[in-house]
Amino acid sequence: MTERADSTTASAMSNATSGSMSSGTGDDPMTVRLTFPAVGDAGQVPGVALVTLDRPRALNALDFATIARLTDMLEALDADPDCRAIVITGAGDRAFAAGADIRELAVQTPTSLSRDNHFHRWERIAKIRTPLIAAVRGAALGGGCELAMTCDMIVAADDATFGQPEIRLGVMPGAGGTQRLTRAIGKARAMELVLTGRPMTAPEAYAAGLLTRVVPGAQVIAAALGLAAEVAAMAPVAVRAAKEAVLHAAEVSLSAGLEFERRNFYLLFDTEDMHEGTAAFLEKRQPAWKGR
Ligand code: CO8
Repeated sequence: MTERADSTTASAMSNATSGSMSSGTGDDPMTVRLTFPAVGDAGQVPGVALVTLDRPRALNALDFATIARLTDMLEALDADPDCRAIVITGAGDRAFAAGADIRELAVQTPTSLSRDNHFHRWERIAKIRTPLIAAVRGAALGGGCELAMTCDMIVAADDATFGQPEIRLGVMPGAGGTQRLTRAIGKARAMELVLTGRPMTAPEAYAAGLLTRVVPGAQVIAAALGLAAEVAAMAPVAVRAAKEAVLHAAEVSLSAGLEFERRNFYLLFDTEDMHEGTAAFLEKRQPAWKGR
């Protein structure tokens, strides 16, 4: 299961399975674990990877080393043609991630932040072409909420909480919170959450449009893996092209977005999978995707 050793995922695998290194505090073990293929209730989930943030003593807070490892792991998975969807979750039921590691943040200066530029990794995560699904139990706050929002879909436990509490620390969101939250739920509600730090419950976040699905806590991983499996069963080139086009909607004008969509649509008619998908429909059989 986890120990597959092909060339594209070898580094992610070795990082993930041996996964332990010092955190910013020096005494707190840090891991990001990878299971690929993921294992669900009914066994292995083909094409789906499960990435687990695992720093239970700090509620899976994202120190810089964790973010570096997560980014490297996601990029390795993204380069693996066998990986069709990735679920990111937090170990345990208390937190997806309780934000950036406040102990580590507390000693930063403008110079250290700018020199080390750890935040650029967020852009690298946003560039992952494989669909990303956040499976959230407990707190997704600050950088944890920003990580979930950088994913393409969020499946949440009914007792999960989402928010940007940075203002309560005397700072503000720094990894996309002001932008992605506003685009997801609108200015009026985002402004309140960013300026007061109040967390949202999962039902509130779902009603506001932030979440894809809300399920009982014990079912979060299964629901996220099920959703990922559905995506992983689709034609891979079309999935990436469609994800790219949906993300474009947040970046460009309607006319530019429509133009982009149309171009991707036309390009897909050059894929074997397009011919297979249409033929399978007409022949009343399941398609067998080739990923090209
Ligand atoms: N960083 C470091 N440690 C944390 C963090 C954190 N973000 N959150 C919790 N912990 C630690 C606590 O210090 C505590 O450790 P200890 O047992 O050693 O005292 C342990 O986790 C358990 O926490 P609590 O006792 O507080 O648990 P509760 O169940 O009472 O409360 C909460 C859970 C509500 C999640 C609470 O822990 C909390 O409010 N945490 C902080 C949330 C927060 O403010 N997050 C924003 C951080 S700033 C940020 O994310 C900026 C992002 C910028 C981008 C990042 C790019 C790298």
